[in-house]
Amino acid sequence: NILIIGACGQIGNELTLALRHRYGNERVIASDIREGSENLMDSGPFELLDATNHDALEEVVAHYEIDEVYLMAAMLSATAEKFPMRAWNLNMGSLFHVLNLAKEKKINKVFWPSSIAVFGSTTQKEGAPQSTMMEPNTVYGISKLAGERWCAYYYEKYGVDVRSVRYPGLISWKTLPGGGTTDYAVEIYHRALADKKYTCFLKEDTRLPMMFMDDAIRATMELMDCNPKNLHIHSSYNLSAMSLCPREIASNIQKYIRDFEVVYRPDFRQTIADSWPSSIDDFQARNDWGWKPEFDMERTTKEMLAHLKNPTNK
Ligand code: VAH
Repeated sequence: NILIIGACGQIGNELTLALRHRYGNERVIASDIREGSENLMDSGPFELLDATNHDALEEVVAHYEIDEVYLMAAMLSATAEKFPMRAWNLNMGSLFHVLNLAKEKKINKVFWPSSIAVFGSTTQKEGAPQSTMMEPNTVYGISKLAGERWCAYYYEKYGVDVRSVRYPGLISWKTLPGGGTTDYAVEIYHRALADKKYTCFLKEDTRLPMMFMDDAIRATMELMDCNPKNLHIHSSYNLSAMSLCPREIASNIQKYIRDFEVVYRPDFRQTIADSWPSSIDDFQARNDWGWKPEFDMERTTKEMLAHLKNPTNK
């Protein structure tokens, strides 16, 4: 059976629904520190679980005969700057608990998300390579870089089958993101529909790697399905789809909502965004498991406006 930790989060919610659709509701156990959307709660087993509580996690793994864990719980970049030690403890403590369960053969496969936040301002801005200079100066980026190194260590030393991708900023409509620097790319669609005005917390020309959630979920499942002998990266795979800035998204929305206005008021998140690359080279993912994105900005905007206007299955 499969356990999703952090199932109420922006990725966790959609990953849970996609895995339930694929493997059957009863085989995919959702867990989080708090209850989630009706769709999530009504479609299969749910456990309240603090990802930093080793014994509680071990109990859920044993009770539900879990053999695969998707660890999606983390404190994201903006919030982590406000609570550095809480972020470090959550992001790292939960990872060690899951890696050690795998080392003890209590589970046999792990997915753990990394992020483009592992790159820093000394990384090349365009086409950040799979293996390169990585000097993140955010708590979140430091925790993700350290986490990647531990994943590679547990693979090399203990043969743990842990797989990971460096997600770009994710654009989705089912679940709001929480505390990220790329959250503007979700908020902007909500505000465009709600009152045709948005105050963006990043400068209009802040270009960042972005991806529509359907692509991110598919990439995750493709990586987890892949024959392990094809996988050459055991830290975390670069993953790329689009490279967008607020001004581009705003003008794309204005094609559908003519009088939509955006004002730009950069805040502390601008410094975080400026430390990240504008685009990513994901050659290794394309080479190892045939990764190919399907959503560009046009298609993303159409999906977002259509679903946010008439939320079918929230
Ligand atoms: C954040 N959405 O903004 C996350 C992500 C690349 C950004 O890691 O913190």
